[in-house]
Amino acid sequence: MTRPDARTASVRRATSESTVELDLDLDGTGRSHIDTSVPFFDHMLTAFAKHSLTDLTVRASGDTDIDAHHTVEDVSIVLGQAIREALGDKSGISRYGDALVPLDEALAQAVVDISGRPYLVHAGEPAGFEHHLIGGHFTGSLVRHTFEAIAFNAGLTVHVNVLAGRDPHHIAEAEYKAFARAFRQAKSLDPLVQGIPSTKGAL
Ligand SMILES: [Mn+2]
Repeated sequence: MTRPDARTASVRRATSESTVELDLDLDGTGRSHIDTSVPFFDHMLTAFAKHSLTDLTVRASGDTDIDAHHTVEDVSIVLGQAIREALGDKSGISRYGDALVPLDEALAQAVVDISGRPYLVHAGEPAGFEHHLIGGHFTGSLVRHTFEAIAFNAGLTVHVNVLAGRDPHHIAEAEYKAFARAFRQAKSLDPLVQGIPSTKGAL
């Protein structure tokens, strides 16, 4: 049964490049069923769900015979759209979140403001990271691209800084986990917040 105030969304998107079906519950426990046909991205979305306490189901297919790019981009767009829809009018949320997450030698910082104003500031990946093929199929440049798509479609201000790291898999994973932890805090319901946490009265 659907909760009356459920912060959930289901988004379907089909183009000539991909088909994406995504269901999300912001007040979940981090359970996920992810099959985007891009294995490393499945690994990252599973980590995002787990560490943001978002229940997430994603089924996607696309022209990965050309490149994983379109499918990864389109799943990220749909994830952003679903987040925006599930947040509703943003009453009672903490709004801001920040996190510092290590993965062995890698260290990433993320700050999220559920602002309604899309903005991404992304820095610190080591030179050449964007050209690395993680797992042989996931281009390092896609990490920033996914944060752009999520931030712009969800209406989030997102800062991600890589503070340390050598292994591309570790760096990418630390970035997604830091984003997840910051988002978890920002979307959380704060019992002290009355209504929408903005002096403008809208986010
Ligand atoms: Mn890993």
